Amino acid sequence: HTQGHDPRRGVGTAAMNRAILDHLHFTMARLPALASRNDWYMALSHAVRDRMLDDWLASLHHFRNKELKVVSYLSAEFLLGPHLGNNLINTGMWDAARDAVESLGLRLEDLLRQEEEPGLGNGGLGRLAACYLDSLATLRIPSIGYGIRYEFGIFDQLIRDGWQVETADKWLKFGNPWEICRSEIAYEVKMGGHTEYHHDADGRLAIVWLPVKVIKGVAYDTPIAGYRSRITGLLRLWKSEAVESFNFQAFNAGEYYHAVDEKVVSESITKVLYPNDEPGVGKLLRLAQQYFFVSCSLQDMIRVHLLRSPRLEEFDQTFAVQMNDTHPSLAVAELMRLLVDEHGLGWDAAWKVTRSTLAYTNHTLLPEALEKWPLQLFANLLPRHLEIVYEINRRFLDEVSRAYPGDQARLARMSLIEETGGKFVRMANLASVGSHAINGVAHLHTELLKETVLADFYQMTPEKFCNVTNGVTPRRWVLLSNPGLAWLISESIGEEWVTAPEKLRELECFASDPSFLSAWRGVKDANKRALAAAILERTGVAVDPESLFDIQVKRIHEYKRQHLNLLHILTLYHRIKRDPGAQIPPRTFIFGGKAAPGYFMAKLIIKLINSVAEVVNADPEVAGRLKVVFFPDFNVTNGQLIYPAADLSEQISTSGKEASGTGNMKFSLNGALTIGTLDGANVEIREEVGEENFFLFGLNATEVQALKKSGYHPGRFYEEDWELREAIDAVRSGLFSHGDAGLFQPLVDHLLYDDEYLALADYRSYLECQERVSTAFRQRELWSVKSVLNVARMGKFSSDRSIREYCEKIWKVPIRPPFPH
Ligand code: 26M
Repeated sequence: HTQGHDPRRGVGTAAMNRAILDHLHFTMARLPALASRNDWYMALSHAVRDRMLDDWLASLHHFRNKELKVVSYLSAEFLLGPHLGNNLINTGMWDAARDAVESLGLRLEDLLRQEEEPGLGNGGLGRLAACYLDSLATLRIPSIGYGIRYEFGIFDQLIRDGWQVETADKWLKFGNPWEICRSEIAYEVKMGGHTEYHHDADGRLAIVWLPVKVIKGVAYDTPIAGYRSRITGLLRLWKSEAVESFNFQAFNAGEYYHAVDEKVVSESITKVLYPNDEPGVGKLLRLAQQYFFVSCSLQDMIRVHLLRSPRLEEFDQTFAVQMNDTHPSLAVAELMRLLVDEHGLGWDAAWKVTRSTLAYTNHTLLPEALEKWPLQLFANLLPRHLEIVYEINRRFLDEVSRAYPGDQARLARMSLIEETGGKFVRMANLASVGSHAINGVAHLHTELLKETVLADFYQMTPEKFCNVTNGVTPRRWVLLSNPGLAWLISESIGEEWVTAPEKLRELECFASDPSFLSAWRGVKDANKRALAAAILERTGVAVDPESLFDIQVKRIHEYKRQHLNLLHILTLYHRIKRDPGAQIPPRTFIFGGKAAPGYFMAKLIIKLINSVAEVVNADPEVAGRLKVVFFPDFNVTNGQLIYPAADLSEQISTSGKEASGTGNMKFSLNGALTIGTLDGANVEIREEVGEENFFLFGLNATEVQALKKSGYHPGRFYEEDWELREAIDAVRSGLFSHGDAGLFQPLVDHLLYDDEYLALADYRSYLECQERVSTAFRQRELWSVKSVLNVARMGKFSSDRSIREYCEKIWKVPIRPPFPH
């Protein structure tokens, strides 16, 4: 199909040039002379999309093959980031597109910047799902990502007077050229009401759910190009709409406006993405969102299965369904309902197929983050599902009591229903009981899961548990975001590393080649200059690209300890003021990240970062030595600029709290060295890159537990360490709040009297470690060697490796050899 003369298929520069003009005319209806940058972006994107369709349609057709099992990745979040650049890289059309765009007097760079990224996720969990789609397509594994087409993704962050201000993410406002609305792929989703039991003609019991509301879910499909794999995967996101025929009565009664109200409520289901770390907000709507997308997705899978085989007992041979955290865990009850109530399977057959189809990934150990729904809320929205949950629970608790006779406490802990102080449905328990596999996302995380939150489940069914350490895609996170580094690597060891990152090890022998090291430094320096320019443009702060770029970008959360980073900055500030001759290499501290809108302490941390920045950056006594910057609106687009420019990656969460982290991988894969605790995947990164190439500090998870158990008194650390006291007192004094000593009081009090995340306990160790960083950075040659060795040894953290492990351990899907290029 790739005839050069076909305006929708030719991939040469001339063909692309014609295709862009063609779309400008026929799709955008614009004359070149009057076209806006967005018109050109749209025209180019349509031209690129056209060229993805042959592979996409062939892939979707191929997935119908009865012999293949399809991976279905259920996730409430997909944090994709911009499509255009990634699609150009993965399809190999970059050069042709760039040349075609230039032949039209434009710059590809400018058109790439025009795209509003689909920010349909909060952070790590959503971005992981996006990396996994890239790897699934690259590894030619038949797969569908199912999720929600939020009209508004994660809010845009503005900084006003140092505070975070949220604005709506209107990502669809100029149209989305990457999605295709499949109006005919739509399902009805029931909500509310009650259930009734009837006996049908044969005397069989039939259960009828009479809802108060029916909503329609419409499929919007986006192609996901694999890297040069000729396979294009599918992301299917559901949008809620009013059911046409519903409430027809209202029209007859002339209650037109009432009927329109109804439509507004139906469409509100997929309006907005909720922040994951804001307990209590949007409860009912969130549960409705979760049920809505799970129901649409399972109905869709059943439809596809029935095209292959009438036997729903064999559903697990058509699909392997992965639940990304507990957000899709209603799938357990919904699949049972569809099989039993709608398709007439017996309970036991339905349960067998449900369990062997579903698997559950846990992404957090934080107890407050484990989802549980108030029973009444659940009952009101999903009356039939509550009955199903009760029946699953009854049978499950029978098993538990047979395995542990008389152990009432265990029964209470393992029950799907929490009954101590208010009743709740426990979604992690539901997901665990309804799955054949349960995995954590880093070795340490999985071990802690087995010892803590899911200990009872581990003891009863240890064979269900396994670890799959997270990974990130080297296509977006190196090739696309750091072309200079990618080019240097490929020049040295060839291009195979892109899909075979273990090949990066061949870089090790270049670590002793001075000319290679200086080229390596050159790439980093250019990336730092690019980031410095963006910082100047967006914050007005001029930073020195020669200084050490010390970066912490991630969601703002106390467990991630951005405030520990601040305590280090304050101490350096005081040291330089006290001793202007102090040997401290110039540093630029860069922060970025969003705080959940209702998370007061996180927002106060942002304010403190900006307040410290204001004072430090204006102080002539530290000029040229310390700079502090808060880079607003950290998202995938900005991440692509930031990760490649880092010298030092801050991964400083309290040990045992960060399930894995994935930013840690992006930094190291781009040649940053890490300062970090033994937490999440840091442990494995350190093992891979070598302890001499990783700056380790702080208590480990066991020591954290022990300290908490023995009674932790943060005030003692404050009393006994005068530099810590000096840093905290400065915050307390009003120095950073124009004399308003009360502004940061809640933060200071939290640290002194509670300090749940042990920032004060780790302060001294962190400071000493930062001194080792400073010493190492002065020996630039040695630093560069460590940087090269980091990249050379990071192959394990490609999401391709993670996906192969899911295939083997959980999905039982065959792995094919790399696509021959
Ligand atoms: C909820 C309420 C209050 C405070 C926190 C939460 C909360 C925290 C984390 C809710 C959900 C959370 O987890 C979801 C998540 O994004 N987890 C991240 O998943 C990534 C991919 O596996 C990991 O790399 C991150 O370590 C993990 O935090």
